Amino acid sequence: MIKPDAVKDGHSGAIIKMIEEAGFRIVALKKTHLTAARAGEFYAVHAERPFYNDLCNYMSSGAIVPMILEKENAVADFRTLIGATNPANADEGTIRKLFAKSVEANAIHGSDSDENAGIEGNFFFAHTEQY
Ligand code: DGI
Repeated sequence: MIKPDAVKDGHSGAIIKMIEEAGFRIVALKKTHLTAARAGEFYAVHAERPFYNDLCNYMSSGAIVPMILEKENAVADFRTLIGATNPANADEGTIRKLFAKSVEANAIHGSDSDENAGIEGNFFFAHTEQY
């Protein structure tokens, strides 16, 4: 999911290009937005963290571009492509190093397991939208 800062700054196209050039197939893609409540649902695992409210407000502050991506070893390879959560720690050439502004406005989200990728894909897309 491309996050509000990166969409607002006009980086969606560059990010999608990097994703495709890294060998991911786009199964589903759209531009949409989250209410704070729905952002809270998406990030429910972080509900007890001190940054949760800020995160929900940030994630509902503008348009987002969720995608379902497919590749061998997709979860690990995508984490490598996006870089560390805090862009200060992200490797050169990663999406977060190039486009993230802060640990919160960090340009992009990637699922942390195959199981969560399935759950998160179904959060945004109907089965008929997943080819
Ligand atoms: O999987 P990641 O997005 O790399 O990281 P995560 O699942 O640990 O955290 C989810 C999001 O929550 C992350 O992309 C940005 C936000 N976040 C994580 N740690 C902090 C944070 N936001 C703030 N403000 N401070 C944090 O320490």
